[in-house]
Amino acid sequence: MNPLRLLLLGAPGSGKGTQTSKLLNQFKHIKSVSSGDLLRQRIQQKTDLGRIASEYIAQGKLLPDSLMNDLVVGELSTRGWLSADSSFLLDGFPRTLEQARSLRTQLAPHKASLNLVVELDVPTDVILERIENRYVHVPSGRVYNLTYNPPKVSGKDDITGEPLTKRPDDTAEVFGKRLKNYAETVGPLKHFYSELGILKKVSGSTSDIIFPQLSKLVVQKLHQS
Ligand code: G5P
Ligand code: MG
Repeated sequence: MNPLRLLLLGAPGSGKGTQTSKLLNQFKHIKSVSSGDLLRQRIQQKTDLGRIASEYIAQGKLLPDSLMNDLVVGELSTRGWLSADSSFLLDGFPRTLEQARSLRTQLAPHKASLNLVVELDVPTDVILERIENRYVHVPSGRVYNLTYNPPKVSGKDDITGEPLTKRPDDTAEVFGKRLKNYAETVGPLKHFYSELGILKKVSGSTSDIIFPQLSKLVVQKLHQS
């Protein structure tokens, strides 16, 4: 089996976190890192980076590229994933051309470059409906929706029983800014990965329609000769 080093690309609310959970459930050897989850954990832990992140996130702005590169590559290194045979999934990073270039430069010496990038293509009106009902468990990054995947006990995480919270950047105003940021940055990013021949796209208005398409791409990559 080949290693899989996958980036999920997609607008805020397109279901990156949701698809990540589904993939980890199906492919037990794959692990994941979400840049947004890392930042929210730093905010909860009240670290220096957490203080910086909360200001950017509250305004719907992207954090500086160098900071994000250090954070995510540092995490990959700490977890021991910088090797040619490791498989991992990235959610939310890279999300600018600069981040993509820098990550590629840093992964290349370890022969651990990304080998699949999948864009989740979900209509914007569908996304807007979902966000009002989103609740998250910050320590794990588990995400719920009151209609699509509600918690078993209202307001509590299914696994730990800890309280769920609303994300401060899920207000209509901030969410609108995040969607705009995505629209502005995704073009060059897609061009970069398309030139490398590793960009794919899956479309649909529900995660259950998207997942089988995504899973098929993953299986193809794992078994490609
Ligand atoms: P994040 O945390 O990376 P975004 O904006 O990229 O945030 P987000 O909002 O986390 O993405 P998602 O993960 O794509 O969205 O979507 P999701 O949470 O899985 O699904 C959304 C909701 O829909 C959930 O409630 C889910 O249950 C529900 N849902 C899923 N499928 C369905 C369905 O089929 N039907 C229904 N009804 N519901 C469904 O980044 C946050 C901030 O951190 C900073 C930035 O400030 C950013 O704004 N940041 C970075 N800054 C710079 N560079 C980076 N690389 C950065 N990464 C993070
Ligand atoms: Mg997410």
